[in-house]
Amino acid sequence: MSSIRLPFWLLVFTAALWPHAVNARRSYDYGADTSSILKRQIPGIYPVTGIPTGQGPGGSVPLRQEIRTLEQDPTTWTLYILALDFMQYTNQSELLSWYQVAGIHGRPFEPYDNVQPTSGNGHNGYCTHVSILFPCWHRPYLALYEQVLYDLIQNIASMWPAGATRDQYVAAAVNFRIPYWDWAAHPPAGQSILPSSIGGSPTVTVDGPSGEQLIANPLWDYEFKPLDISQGGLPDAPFNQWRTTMRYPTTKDGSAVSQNNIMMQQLDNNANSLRSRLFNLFTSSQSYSQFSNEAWYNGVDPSSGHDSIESVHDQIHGLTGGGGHMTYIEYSSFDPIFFLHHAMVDRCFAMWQVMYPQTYVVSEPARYSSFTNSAGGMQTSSSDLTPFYRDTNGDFWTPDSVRTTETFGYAYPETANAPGADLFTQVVIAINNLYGASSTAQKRDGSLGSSTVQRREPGTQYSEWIANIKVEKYALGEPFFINLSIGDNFVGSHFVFTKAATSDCSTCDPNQFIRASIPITDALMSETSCGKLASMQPADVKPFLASNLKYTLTRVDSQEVEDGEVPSLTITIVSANVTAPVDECQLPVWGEVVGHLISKGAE
Ligand SMILES: *[C@@H]1O[C@H](CO)[C@@H](O)[C@H](O)[C@H]1NC(C)=O
Ligand SMILES: *[C@@H]1O[C@H](CO)[C@@H](O)[C@H](O)[C@H]1NC(C)=O
Ligand SMILES: *[C@@H]1O[C@H](CO)[C@@H](O)[C@H](O)[C@H]1NC(C)=O
Ligand SMILES: [Cu+2]
Repeated sequence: MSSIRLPFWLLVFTAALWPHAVNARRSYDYGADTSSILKRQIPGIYPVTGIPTGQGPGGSVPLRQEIRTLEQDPTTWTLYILALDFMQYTNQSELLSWYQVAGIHGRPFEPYDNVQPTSGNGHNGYCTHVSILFPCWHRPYLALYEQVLYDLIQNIASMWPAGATRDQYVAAAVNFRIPYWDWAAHPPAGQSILPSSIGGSPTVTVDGPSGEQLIANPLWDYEFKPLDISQGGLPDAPFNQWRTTMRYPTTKDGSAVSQNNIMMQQLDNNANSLRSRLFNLFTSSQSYSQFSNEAWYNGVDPSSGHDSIESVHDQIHGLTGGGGHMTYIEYSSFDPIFFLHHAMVDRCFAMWQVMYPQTYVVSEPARYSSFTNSAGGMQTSSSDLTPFYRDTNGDFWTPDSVRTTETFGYAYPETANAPGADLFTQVVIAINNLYGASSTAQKRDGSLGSSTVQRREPGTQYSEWIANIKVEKYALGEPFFINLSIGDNFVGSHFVFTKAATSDCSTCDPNQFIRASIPITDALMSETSCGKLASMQPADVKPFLASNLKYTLTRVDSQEVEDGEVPSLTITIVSANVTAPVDECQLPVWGEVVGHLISKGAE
């Protein structure tokens, strides 16, 4: 467990010369005509079927692995990189090209597979945000993406010359499932939360059917081919300037390059906060309505958790975008990191479903319009998840029909349903070990949790402190960060994820509130250890926070927002006595959540 393993990327990736513009980008040359691959053979409906082949451990369906784990399997990794490359270089007019599949989510606001917009909604993507459908809609979306890569991989594996090597690739191909990127677990010792395969180099050497070649790294960015700046493409600045997807772009013109090194720092700065946030979400959020999406509505029950998987997901969009594509709802999915991130979101959903199997979609009105839904229209467990066809009759997937991942032929390591498996315990152990702070938790590198050990002894009570945020999503008509600090120490932040200011948001309800939480327990613990705070009890913490907790609002371009510009913002400090689990098979038990301080205004 604790031995140091040479990371596989050292063997695969060329020396990192970033930030560095990529001239002479190239795709893998198979030395053969591959133009018929990914062309849809039969016109008509293209259903999302899931993948019927392969076998996972102990007879479960095949697993979506964490990206660093997948990388340890050079055969499957090579197929994955080649398939991404192929999809990205497929003509943008093809239904199964990167451009078209990514384009379902937001821009270019064109019908996919001929699924037309409903009246007045043509200036939206299909994706459903701040919606009871949020985790459900993204499930068949990822299944479509996975299916396209899977089909490509079967073709690619068969291109090796006949023999043992080809047999090995063909055998690996049937088990292929897309990886997820765990942005919350401790990374391997000495490494960043951001895997080098994603942000380490703009090029990659891949040993494919025609030998070793240096190609553009398909996890680094996507190059538009060509960049369509017409009304039916990406007409608004700066997206009409950027020929590739951007992360922390240096400029807003065509000379921009990505700064993955800044993205890495930002993710690492926020890693502890994300980990606690996910742990709190998993252990305290018990109702699907509250877990699934960030909408604030009358009747939100603070004792069932104030955060949501969508809110946590928003923070990753902010941290990976830095003003580039991931920062904006309607451009984000072109960046290859989008699908790695959303596979993680789907995994969190699947793990949460194992713990709380009884609760699911209830009818709620849509808060915002999408390509086929109007704001205010009812969304239910039998709503169509457009444009994802279930069969060639024209039926769509619905929340009821996407409730388990096995429907699409995959599971995650924690949800692998082998005969005899105790799924609940399997998931709880993973949550404690990967995201928990109790002393039973082991980090991924095998070491025990360090500074956190003393205060969360098994079976004892500790005080969990949280800042609950309530704010209008379109308060600024553009995305922004809400940051908390104690004195000069950064405590955590939340990113309010919106469309770009240039987008038509005439139907975006400016008064729709969203929810999010920032854990502050760790920050308070540090204050007690250096003597500035006497105890974690409310009698000490309340006056301490009243004079030391500050918040700032920052726009994506780092400009600070003046106090008073977001009058809808409320930050409520709450605490609960939590009993740490006695062992890794139990969840912590949350006591009553008590409110203490409100930043301003009133709930
Ligand atoms: C993509 O296909 C379209 C339609 O067949 C064709 O007009 C266009 O030239 C192709 N684009 C590229 C870059 O090959
Ligand atoms: C707020 O946090 C975000 C994300 O961590 C960061 O990019 C931004 O610079 C911070 N703003 C301030 C004023 O510190
Ligand atoms: C936790 O328990 C203590 C003592 O039983 C009590 O004083 C406090 O108000 C409780 N609530 C917490 C964290 O905040
Ligand atoms: Cu997203």
